[in-house]
Amino acid sequence: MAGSGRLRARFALTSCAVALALCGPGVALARADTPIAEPNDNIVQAFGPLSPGETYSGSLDSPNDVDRLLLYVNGAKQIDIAVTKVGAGCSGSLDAELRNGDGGYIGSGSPSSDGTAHIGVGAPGAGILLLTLTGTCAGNPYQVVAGPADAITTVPSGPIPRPSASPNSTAEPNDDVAHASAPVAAMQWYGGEMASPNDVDMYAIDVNGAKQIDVAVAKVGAGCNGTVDAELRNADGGYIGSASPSSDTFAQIQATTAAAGRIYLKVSGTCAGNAYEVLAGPADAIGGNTGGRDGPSVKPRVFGPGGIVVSPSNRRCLSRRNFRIRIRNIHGVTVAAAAVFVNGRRVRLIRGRRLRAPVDLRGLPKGRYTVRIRVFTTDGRTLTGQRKYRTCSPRRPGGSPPL
Ligand SMILES: [Ca+2]
Ligand SMILES: [Ca+2]
Repeated sequence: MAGSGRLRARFALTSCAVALALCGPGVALARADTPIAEPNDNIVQAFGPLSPGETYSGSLDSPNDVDRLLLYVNGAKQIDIAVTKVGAGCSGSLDAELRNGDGGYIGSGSPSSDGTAHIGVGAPGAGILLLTLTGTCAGNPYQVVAGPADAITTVPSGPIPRPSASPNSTAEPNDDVAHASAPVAAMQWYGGEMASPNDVDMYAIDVNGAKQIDVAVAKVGAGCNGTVDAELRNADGGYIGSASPSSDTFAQIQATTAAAGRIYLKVSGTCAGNAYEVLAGPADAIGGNTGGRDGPSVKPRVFGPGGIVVSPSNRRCLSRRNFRIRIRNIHGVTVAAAAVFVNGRRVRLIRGRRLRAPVDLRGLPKGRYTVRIRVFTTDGRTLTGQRKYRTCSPRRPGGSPPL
């Protein structure tokens, strides 16, 4: 009988250990911790967003395990992240580091066994925070509590959404402007991988006006080295900006565009096997009306204001029958070659920093002359245009009606 009493007592103790809620000394134990699920090692797997005030429990399960937790902060607020190392575990401490989504260091702590480290800092502004927990051995349990409730939110905040575990996919070949991935939709993550050391991935981005743009590039996982390189350029090759995000952070290229048009994001690296994601925003700047229809399907203007050809107006007759036209790159058009004809006769082009064509109407009878131009672009298009000029004698300046 005494034996069965001991058994009952042992059973009661065991159920007490299992059901902390019923037997624990305080109210704090009434609510079970929320387990931190694996996989959570990289930026797209990050566990979260964490709710303020809630206790999350996890464990560093192997010497190489990384636990990444995602939080949203809703402004430039003071925050407190409490990290507790639970029990003796496999080593005397573990490391916790808090960074912005873009990799900017915010704070860190290294709690000892059964101790709590507080990362109490001012967050720089609304957006994503990533808390990374690491150790050096297999088996270190921990708990995390983030607050306060007026700063930590589960509602997405900041200009850049969290990198996606299932981004839009892109296909090779996409190594140059002519093969760039179709224009990206605003505020959506697109995923790719640097498949070889020489791989280049090119993305077309249509900006719909003179706008502030924000292009984010995330490096997903440790990959084959620490960074990928991203560069944003105009269609004519003009540099806009660049960034090199480190593993499991995103970097932003912020710029103001001069006008509507297509720009290109080039992602490159130096080794085989770096996964990344790209996103273009904000929503009111990307896609939609790019000053016509979409990118190359828009016929760029050849003559006239903003056109490829810079030439005298034909609204008045030309008393000087000797002039020069220039052929220039415009937004979305890079000129590879051109041919200029006056009344069907080909004019010799002068190469320099820009293509120029001297048009000499001297010695020709008075009348109307057609200047016709064919432009071949670097992305394989042929653009044509023509303009009629009228010659006249200086005795009747401005006497002719506009053509
Ligand atoms: Ca992990
Ligand atoms: Ca490629």
